[in-house]
Amino acid sequence: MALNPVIPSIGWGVLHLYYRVDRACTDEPGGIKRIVDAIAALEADSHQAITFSVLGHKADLGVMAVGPDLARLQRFQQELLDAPLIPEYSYVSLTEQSEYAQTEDDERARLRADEGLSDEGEIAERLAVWRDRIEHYREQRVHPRLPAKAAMCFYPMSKRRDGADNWYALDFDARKLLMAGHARVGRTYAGRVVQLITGSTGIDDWEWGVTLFADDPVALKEIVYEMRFDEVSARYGEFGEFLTGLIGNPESVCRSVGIQ
Ligand code: 76R
Repeated sequence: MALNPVIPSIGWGVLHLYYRVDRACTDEPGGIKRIVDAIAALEADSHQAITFSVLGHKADLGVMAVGPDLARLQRFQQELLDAPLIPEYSYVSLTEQSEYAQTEDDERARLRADEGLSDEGEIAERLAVWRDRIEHYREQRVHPRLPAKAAMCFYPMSKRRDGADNWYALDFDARKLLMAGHARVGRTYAGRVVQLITGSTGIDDWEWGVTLFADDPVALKEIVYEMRFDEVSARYGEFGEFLTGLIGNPESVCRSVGIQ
């Protein structure tokens, strides 16, 4: 029996699922079909899933599924258990809009201060371009289209709450200023890294899931390295396990891990 739909009022559900291949069953054909069919049915119901082969022995196969209905995601998770897969790790989160998102006033102030603009007409023109870009960017954050990149990494993280380094004891303006520095570093990776930050406070063991996509694995390493020097990560970031995978269509990923 399927559960009734559970639709979050903001954003989509996100499941990161990691499996080991059940070697006792890999001789039986039909494993690929079960996985491919489960993904096709999920996508037909307006959700998305990407599959990846995991590098290293933390898992064999990974699936990231996103979409509006948590009950549909649960059904998908259940269907995958009919394939020769043994669950190894999972992470549950929701897409979200950040409370530190740049506002139009922030951008107006930045155009004046950083770019030295003073002509109101020119500022209005630049703001119109900014509005277009930001609207698309915000939509992608809350209703993401999972990108067709070659590699991805996932890790959970939290903000520290420890003595003098307590993120949650800072006032909003201080946090917003720090996050603006973080975003400045992030923007230098535009085009090289697609990031999806999904919220999991109260839902899973850490506060966010970080999923990074890139064609060049070096970009994954560089962005995480460079962010370690930024105060938001250096002083306030705490990190869980990192899992890295190579993205491919479900059939080739299944074959690459020995499912038939
Ligand atoms: O509003 C926006 O989305 C743009 C500004 C922005 C916010 C608010 C932004 C930009 N991030 C935001 C929030 Mn981010 N981000 C991470 C990591 O490994 C590490 O050290 C950190 C993991 C990466 C790699 C990354 C990349 N970001 C957040 C939050 C929520 C914080 C909160 O609410 O307290 C977390 C946990 C987080 C972590 N970030 C960017 C990037 C990149 C590449 C950008 C630039 C995006 C762009 O403008 O194109």
